[in-house]
Amino acid sequence: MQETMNEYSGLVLAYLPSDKEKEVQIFPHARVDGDCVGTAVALASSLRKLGYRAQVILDWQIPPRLSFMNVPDDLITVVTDDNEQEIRSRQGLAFAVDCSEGHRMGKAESLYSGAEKKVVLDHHVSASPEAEIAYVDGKSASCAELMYLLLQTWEEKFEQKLIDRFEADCLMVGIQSDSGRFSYENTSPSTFQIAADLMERGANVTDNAYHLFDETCEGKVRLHAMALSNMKLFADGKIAVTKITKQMMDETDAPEGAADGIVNILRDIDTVLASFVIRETENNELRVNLRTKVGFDASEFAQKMGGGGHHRAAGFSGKNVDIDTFADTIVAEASAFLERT
Ligand SMILES: [Mn+2]
Repeated sequence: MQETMNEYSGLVLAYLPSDKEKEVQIFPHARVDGDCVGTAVALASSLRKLGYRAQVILDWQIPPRLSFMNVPDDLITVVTDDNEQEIRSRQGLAFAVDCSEGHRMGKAESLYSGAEKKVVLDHHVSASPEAEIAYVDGKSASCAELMYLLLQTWEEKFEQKLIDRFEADCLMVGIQSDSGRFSYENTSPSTFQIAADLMERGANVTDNAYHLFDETCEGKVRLHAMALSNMKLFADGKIAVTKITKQMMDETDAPEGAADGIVNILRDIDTVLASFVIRETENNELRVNLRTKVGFDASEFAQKMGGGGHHRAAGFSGKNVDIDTFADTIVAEASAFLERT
């Protein structure tokens, strides 16, 4: 049975490295987003205030679209073939945030999975935690909300402020990202209560919203135009699909992450219950983003396809298959899924 946040908080504290030379290493998922970065960074920074060594271990650099978060370099270590052993030697505890399993961490997987002591904090309904101590709340809109609750218990226990302006802003980025600026179904009264306190502590909602949702560039606008005009509808308009090839990325000179948001536009078509954006990646994989409305469980469908996520937003990948064939498979599977549910 899942313990309460208070119990979890105590268990985590007791599990932190007693040898203060050892490091708490915090692992977000690969293909980072505002929630996993915000949560990880707020934890690392708070642990340092409590006198622990803490580092966020990333599979790749923080992408330019999140550079507005101004995460200090010394909080982050990016895993390479050269430094993996050295990172392992500093390890006192591995702490997964916004994901529950090593295989979600890209190149950081073996550093997490091989750790002696593991803790998870997550809000993915499809999670099956790979850790001795785990707190997973699938109802929480963001992992940042859970991190806020955890840090609040520590603030009370140590009578020390941990969430200052920087940490508050990081957590707010997580909440705004994963709640779709307080508009997705997962947004709860608690989301607003936490956000209100973070705002009082100095979080900047307006700048975050611009950088997370509105800021764009020419290449991205051109890519969106192309992807939207190629969109196809199936199953009486209930399923929308578009493909983004590497050639389209090149032609439009679209930056990394430029395809973000297209899947939401397709979902918002009045007849659509499930939208899919299928994208060719640099390493010749296919990456599928899925958004749905009530009547189509994105998490269940994505798991069926070997991926995972939330009820309304999920993803999965395709390997060794061309994009057209994979699109046909997805349409057939999604149509059958609709018939059944
Ligand atoms: Mn999240």
